Amino acid sequence: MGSEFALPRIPWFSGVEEKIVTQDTAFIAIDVQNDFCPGGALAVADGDQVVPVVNRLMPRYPVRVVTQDWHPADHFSFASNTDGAAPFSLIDASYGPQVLWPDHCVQGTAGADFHKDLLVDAADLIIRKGYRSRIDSYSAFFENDHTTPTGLEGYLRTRGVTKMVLAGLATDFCVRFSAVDGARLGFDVTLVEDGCRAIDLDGSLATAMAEMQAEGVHFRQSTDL
Ligand code: VGL
Ligand code: ZN
Repeated sequence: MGSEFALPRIPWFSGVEEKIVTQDTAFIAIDVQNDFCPGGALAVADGDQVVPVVNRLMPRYPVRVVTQDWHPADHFSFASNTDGAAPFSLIDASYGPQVLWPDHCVQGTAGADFHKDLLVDAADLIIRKGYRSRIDSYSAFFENDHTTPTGLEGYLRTRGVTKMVLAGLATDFCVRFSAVDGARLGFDVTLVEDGCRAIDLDGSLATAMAEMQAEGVHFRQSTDL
C-alpha cells in the first residue's frame, strides 16, 4: 500500500523540497570528471568529494550547467606532445605561460566522462572546452587567450541569468578562471568552497583565492546556501 504516491523516479526531484533559490541564478559545476578524481590521470586530492555537494545544490537552481574538459589526443597542453617536456613544467604559449599537463580528459575516453554519481541528467547544458589542439581552455567562458568565447556568456544572458554559483574541479585552475571571468563579465559570482578541490601547484591555490577575492567573488559553504 502507499505505492501510488511513490517518489518520482528522476533522482534530482529529491531536491525540490529544499529551498529553491532566485530564478536568475545559474549553478555551474566545473569539470567533475574521472581524470580529476582519485585514480584519474590528473587526480585532484579528494576530487570525488565534490560530487555529493554538487548533487545536493544543483537541483535547487533554475539554470544548471556542467562543463567538461574535452581535449583531442594531440592537445598541446599535454607534456607528452612536447619532446622531452615533463608534466607540470611550463612553456610559453602565444597567450602567456601554459602548464604542461599529463594527458587527461581525452575526447571519448573514460577519463573524460563525468564522475559516475554526478547528476549530469539534471543539467540543462553541457559545455565542452579545450577541444582545439593549439589552445587550452580553463575558463568556462573563454579559452586561455581570454578572447575566444565558449558561448556560455550568451547562453546565460539569454536565459536571464545575472548570478552564478560555482563548484567543481579544480579550484585553482578551471574554477578560478571561470569565477574571475564571470565576475569580470558583470555576473555576481559565489564559490562553494566545500564543493571545490584544488591541484595546488607551486602556490596556485593561494594565488587563485586572492585573485577571486580581488574580483569580488563571494565565498560560501554549501550549508549556508
Ligand atoms: C583543469 C588543468 C588542465 C581543470 C583542466 O579542470 O581545472 N586543470 N585541464
Ligand atoms: Zn585540461
